[in-house]
Amino acid sequence: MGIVDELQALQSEALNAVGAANDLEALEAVRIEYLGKKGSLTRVLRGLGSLSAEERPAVGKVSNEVRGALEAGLEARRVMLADAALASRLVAEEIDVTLPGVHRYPGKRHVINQVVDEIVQVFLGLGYEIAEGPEVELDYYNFTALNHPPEHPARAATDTFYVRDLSGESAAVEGESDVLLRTHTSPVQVHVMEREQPPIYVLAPGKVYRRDVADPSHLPQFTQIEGLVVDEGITFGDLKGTLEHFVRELFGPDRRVRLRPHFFPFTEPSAEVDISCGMCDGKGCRSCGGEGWLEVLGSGMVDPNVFGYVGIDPERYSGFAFGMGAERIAALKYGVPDLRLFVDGDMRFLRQF
Ligand code: 2NM
Repeated sequence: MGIVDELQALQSEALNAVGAANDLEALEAVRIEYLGKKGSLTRVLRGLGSLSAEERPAVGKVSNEVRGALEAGLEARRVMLADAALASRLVAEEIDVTLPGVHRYPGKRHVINQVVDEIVQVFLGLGYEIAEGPEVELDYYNFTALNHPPEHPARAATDTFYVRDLSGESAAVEGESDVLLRTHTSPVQVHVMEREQPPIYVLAPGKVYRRDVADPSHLPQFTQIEGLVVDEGITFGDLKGTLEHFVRELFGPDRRVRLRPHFFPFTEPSAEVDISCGMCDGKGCRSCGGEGWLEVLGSGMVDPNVFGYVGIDPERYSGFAFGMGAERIAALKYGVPDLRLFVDGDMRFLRQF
């Protein structure tokens, strides 16, 4: 057999081997077998040197063709096997990510603090300052200076948490001490009025305490926000306009405001403030108990007796004050049926806000 025939036989044998290689390792073995340093084709090509000058060009041409065909065949097979290897790896390593993941919730402000912030922003916009004070107070600041007579029922130990029991030694009412957990944030405003002369425009948000059993509409600890304005020429009209502005900022521009006569020890006259029901616009529905109106605030003109306690001249100055419970406002705003939900700490509820 001539060398050309030998080369062509080698080519078809090698290409068969390439076609039979079923993975990249087997294919590499085929490459080494034919094209490696000691490979069959390499050995034939080395033998070219011993050919005569006439034979060499023709044989050289064929051997180049065989090498080219073999390299092309190897490369085509390599690409095919590499694609197949990748495809089978993708199938083998497939991960099912279609199951629901574990959702981790970011922290957020408590809904009551969000509502307090919102209310604070409305009054900061009107030029009010924020005032804070102690949660443990003297009965003088919580009751006496706020024009509560000594026998006022709110002073009873059944309504107010007293901190020290002095067996009536220094207390205004026998059986109660003179130190208590504040029942409203008004004592903060008494401190402000003692300290500063008008004009006074303050908002006092904070925790307050009452000896109530928790039920859908009462909490023994809740968040109150009270406002106080004292200036020359302040009228009931200023109170009404302020509260209308506040209600529309917080609940939306379509709400109407209604004032009903009421009694508070520290204001005269006093009024309870209702807003038109957002569900029925005042017509009466299940959401407002058929009333058409929802109670949101207490308010009134500061009683001159209060000015007497703090040293503000009631002939020169007048003022208005108002107070609301943040939990109640939040319940109305979001349609929450039970105030206890705000303090139970159930994240499934709290996360909604
Ligand atoms: C209310 C209702 C009416 C009030 C009165 C005062 C102060 F300090 F001027 F006497 N502060 N807050 C007030 C008046 C609070 O809450 C229902």
